[in-house]
Amino acid sequence: MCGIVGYIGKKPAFPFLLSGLKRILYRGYDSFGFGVIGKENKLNCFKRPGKLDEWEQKLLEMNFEGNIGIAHTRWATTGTVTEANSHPHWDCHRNIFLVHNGIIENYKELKEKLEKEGHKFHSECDTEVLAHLIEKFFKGNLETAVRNALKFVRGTYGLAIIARNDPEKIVVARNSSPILIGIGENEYIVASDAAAIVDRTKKVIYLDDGEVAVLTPSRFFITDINQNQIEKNIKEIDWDLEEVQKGDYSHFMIKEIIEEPETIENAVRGRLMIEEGRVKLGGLDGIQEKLRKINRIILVACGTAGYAARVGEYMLEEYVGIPTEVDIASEFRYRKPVVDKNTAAIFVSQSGETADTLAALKEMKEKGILTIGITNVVGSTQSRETDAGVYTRSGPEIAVASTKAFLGQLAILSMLAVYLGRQREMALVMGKRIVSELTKLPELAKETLKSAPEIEKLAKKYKNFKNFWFIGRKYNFPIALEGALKLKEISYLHAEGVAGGELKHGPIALIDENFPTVAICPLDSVYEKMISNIQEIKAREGKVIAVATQGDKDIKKIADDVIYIPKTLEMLTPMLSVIPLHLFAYYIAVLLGHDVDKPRNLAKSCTVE
Ligand code: UD2
Ligand code: GLU
Ligand code: MG
Repeated sequence: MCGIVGYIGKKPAFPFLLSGLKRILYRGYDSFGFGVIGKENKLNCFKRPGKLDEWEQKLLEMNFEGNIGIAHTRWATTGTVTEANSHPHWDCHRNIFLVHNGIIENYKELKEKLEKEGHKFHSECDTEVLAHLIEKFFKGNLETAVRNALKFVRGTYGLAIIARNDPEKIVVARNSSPILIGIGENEYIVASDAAAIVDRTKKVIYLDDGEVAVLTPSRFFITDINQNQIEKNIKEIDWDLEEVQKGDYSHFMIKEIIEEPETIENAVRGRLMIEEGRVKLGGLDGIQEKLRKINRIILVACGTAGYAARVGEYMLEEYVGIPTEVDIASEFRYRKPVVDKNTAAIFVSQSGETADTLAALKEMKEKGILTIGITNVVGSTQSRETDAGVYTRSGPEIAVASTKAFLGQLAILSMLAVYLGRQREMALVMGKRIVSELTKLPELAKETLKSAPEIEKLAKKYKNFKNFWFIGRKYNFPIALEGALKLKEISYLHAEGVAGGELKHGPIALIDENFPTVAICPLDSVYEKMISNIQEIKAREGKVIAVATQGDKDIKKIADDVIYIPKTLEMLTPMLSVIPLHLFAYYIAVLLGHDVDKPRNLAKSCTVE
């Protein structure tokens, strides 16, 4: 999820590693590490949790010798943020050293097997299993060992690997996690992100999935995992350093919105069992029997996570049949919650450090209730304090206004509905339908993003309005709340979300030609009701931007503007309908000249009450 840099050539490796890593810190990280092969093939290694700049002076004083090295910034997915869990990882004999981006899905099975064979592990990190697995196959040639080991690995990886006993090379491999090779004069720089190398060379080779590259100071070659030679073209990077500080993007927020499809994919990866119409949530294995007995669910969260929870309520009530309610953490902690031993409380927080949510969690633990976390940050307080939970694996989210993490939370909640539903009355066919639709969702989300240029045009058209309604019903009512919140947070315009049916109970009084409405009205069970609401607004001269399902031509006749999203199951629609709303808020804020990534008065994670 984070960063890799590697260097092999005639010059000292460390300055390349350090400057490369510094240019990709923008992606966010929780730990860093360096490994350089020095004199007599000794390996100099330094890794720590925390910020690189705090250690930079010490690192420079350490005077790392050697012309071959690897470096990493970690964003923990497996195992908490500790020195032992940071990269590089190594094997029993400190021969193989490697850095890894991604997640090894079958690391538990592999680890158990390797431990039985006598391998001694020193961390909880999934990555370590790769070092031992490569060790198992190592007979003097690193790339052969890597290829043989990777045949047993399931999961995602970008990898850079060195070995003291085969020291004149770096082996690089890729599966679903980017890695490229920068080609210099008698030197190669490996990186997970072009930003790390562009000031050194503009010539690159992008590895594709299933490819293994071998780099020596004088040459390189690429094969597949079965050692078939692969010819690759060298590409020219045509951008300059300033442009790539945030990758290709002008703000973190747009980068993170564009990562929304990938976020869904990471959340569901390895967790869907289509044939069985089930999901595998390893984090809930230990409380499986307890979950069978629960008859009430309370979801507790704040802000955007609270809106994900509200979508969750609709999902859980419809597909699990358990009475569910959502509470804002700051309210929940101070009111008298009525719970009994069969209630489960689910806490949703990106950071896992949201003070109000943690306080509510403490209250529930006091009452002896089963507590479950949906959390992005591994090892965060919420993940430690809950009885069990599920990580969203959304990767670091840097923009203060949350976007992709929301998609991760929705994906987990939809899988939770299948998990609990299948424990109860949900039929196999229904399980299959949801699970197979979830596999398609990342693609549909990508398709949704294609309307970005149209949304940018709409932002130009609407940016001078001062007030907006966002309306939706059922699954898309919380999305109306989220769309309004996002606009408020970064554009400082006044926006309110309201349930379509509530309009006539008050809000409609405000509607006139200066108060536009964003109406989320996909073709679902409440479509007609939404159309009636849109008509009520049009009758009062309100402008309407509709978010509608592809193929719905009628909507064009009543709405002023239409943004189309692909069709999916009603319960999953929020993961598509929210994307245009995130884009809309983003483009308006940019046009108004605001500091999109750091909006005034807001903090990324509210760790105080
Ligand atoms: C774990 C590994 C994953 C993969 C898989 C293989 C971790 C973090 N994940 O994923 O990388 O190798 O096993 O089977 O090591 N938890 C809480 N509260 C929270 C969130 C999580 O208690 O808010 C617990 C959860 O109950 C579990 C652990 O943290 O014990 C890991 O959760 P997960 O969702 O990553 O679990 P899983 O099995 O998918
Ligand atoms: N799964 C690995 C870990 O938890 C790699 C994380 C990353 O991509 O930064 O250390
Ligand atoms: Mg309810």
